[in-house]
Amino acid sequence: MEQLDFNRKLSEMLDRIADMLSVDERGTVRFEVRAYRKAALSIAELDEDVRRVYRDGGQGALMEIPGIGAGISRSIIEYIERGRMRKYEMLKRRYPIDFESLTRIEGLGPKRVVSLYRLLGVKDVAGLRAALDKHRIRGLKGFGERSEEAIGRGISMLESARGRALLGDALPDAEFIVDKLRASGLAERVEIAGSIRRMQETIGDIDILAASSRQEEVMDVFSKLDSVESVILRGSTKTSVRLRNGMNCDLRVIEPDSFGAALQYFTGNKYHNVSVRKIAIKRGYKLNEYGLFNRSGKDMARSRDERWIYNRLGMDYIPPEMREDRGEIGLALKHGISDPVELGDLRGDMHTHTRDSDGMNSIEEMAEAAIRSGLEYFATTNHTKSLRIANGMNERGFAEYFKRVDALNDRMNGRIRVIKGAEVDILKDGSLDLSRKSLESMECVVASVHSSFNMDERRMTDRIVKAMDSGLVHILGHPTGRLIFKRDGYPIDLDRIGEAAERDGVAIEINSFPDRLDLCDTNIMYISKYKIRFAIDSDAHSVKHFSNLRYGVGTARRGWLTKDRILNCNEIKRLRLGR
Ligand code: DGT
Ligand code: CA
Ligand code: CA
Ligand code: ZN
Repeated sequence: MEQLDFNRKLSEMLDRIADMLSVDERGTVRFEVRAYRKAALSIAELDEDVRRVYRDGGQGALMEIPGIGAGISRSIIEYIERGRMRKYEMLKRRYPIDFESLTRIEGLGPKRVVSLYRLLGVKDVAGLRAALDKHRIRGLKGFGERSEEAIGRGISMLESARGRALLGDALPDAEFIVDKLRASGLAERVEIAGSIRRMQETIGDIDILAASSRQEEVMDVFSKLDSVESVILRGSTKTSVRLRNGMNCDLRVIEPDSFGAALQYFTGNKYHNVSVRKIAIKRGYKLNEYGLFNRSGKDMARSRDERWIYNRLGMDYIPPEMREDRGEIGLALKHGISDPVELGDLRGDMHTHTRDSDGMNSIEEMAEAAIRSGLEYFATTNHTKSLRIANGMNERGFAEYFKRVDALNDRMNGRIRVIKGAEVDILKDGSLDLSRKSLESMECVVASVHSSFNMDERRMTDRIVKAMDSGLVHILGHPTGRLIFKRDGYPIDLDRIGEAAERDGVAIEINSFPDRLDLCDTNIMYISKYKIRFAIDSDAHSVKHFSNLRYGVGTARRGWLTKDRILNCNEIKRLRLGR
């Protein structure tokens, strides 16, 4: 994590430069903005410390990183060698604005942020809040009462995020710490607990458990990790630290004989635990974080194993993702828990992008990455023409692109199969953004809403159902359009969507992108009463994003889905992408 902090910081600077440049309307600058954005993304995804790339290979090696040209490579070198970047500083003098926070508000792009600065002197979120409270925004050119309300909602969303992180940000950092603790050789077992283990979409803090009798030594290793910024509380059984990524992390060190009981206790959630403890009491036991005890208080568990505890209480083992007190305990008592889908059950991915629309990589690179992820097939589904910011493709573009996909499939010779498709826009009136003929030529059509979000529930549902009823759609993409911490989904009637999906044989997507996870767990549980299938998709925009599939799988598990409900758990012959 540490060595990549430099990449993160550099990537953020390049992004800010793009923000500030994007205020300039000239065509030549627009080109530059795109170049900086691409470079920012590319640096963020680099596995190696960019300083090392430069040290080992000079400017030439930097320019081999996709998206880094001569000009940007010079800025990067300047930053590596002198810790500063003139271009950034010059722009920052012109715009002393907290772009990073302000542009996180839905509906506020860099241009609008700059107009707010020029017209009202707004520099940060606090200033924006003040201007909003005085109703100074609705009168501005280009803003109205409606955007004032939208900005208000955006600020509230941002505030609700305070102190929480996306699972997709927290889990890799937690795994990094777990790896270090395991590598110390001081602990028999080290596991992630809490909301991360339950794969909850947002995370308050990281909880890690270690089984060891060498408590002080384990705590020493933990407190001195590079990723630790400061120690908040140091004890012999629990240490809490603040990480450089801004999150808090609790480590608990437990005697190996209690590890299963502790893992059960600290995985939670609280309501699940309360219900399990009541069952223990009813059966004459006592359950706490140290073990399962009988009435005489003797440790009867040697509770090393979590599964043993559930079974001893007369219950099926309950996977962590299901421990939300949503009926799983009653089911476990009746021995009705079915194994939820696992990452290894996925054979394909039905929704990915390439650089032919707004992705980072070529179809060849995506195919190699899919193979590395263990997939047997994936659908390439670029955006369609009306989505201009994503460089959407038209009918002719797809026809030409598919010739290249055919050729690639020939070359691949069965190592992977690339399925030809599109992520077609569902337009405002529910029609689709490509001709019938073009869509009929495709093997996998994902249909999604990307525009005109401000519709009431009835009209939005009509719009989506009309698209599903077209007979041209295989999968409904990110069904509610929500972006976690950024915007609520548009309102839809899940019953009507479920009925349409059943009637039309359309699969419902579980989008694995960490800020989407759409449908979410509770909506999955609700809609799964219909006879429908789900597609767990990466929506990959780069080769790195196939690794997000685990978040979609986690969400599906939280929605209690078994693999027979998942379209892309089938081998390709059995996909039955019927029309
Ligand atoms: P978070 O951190 O807000 O995303 O959610 P959790 O679930 O990770 O919550 P956290 O970190 O406060 O505690 C981890 C687990 O420890 C929690 O899921 C259940 C258990 N736990 C913590 N405090 C209590 C408590 O007061 N009572 C009970 N029954 N369990 C607790
Ligand atoms: Ca936690
Ligand atoms: Ca905690
Ligand atoms: Zn989309």
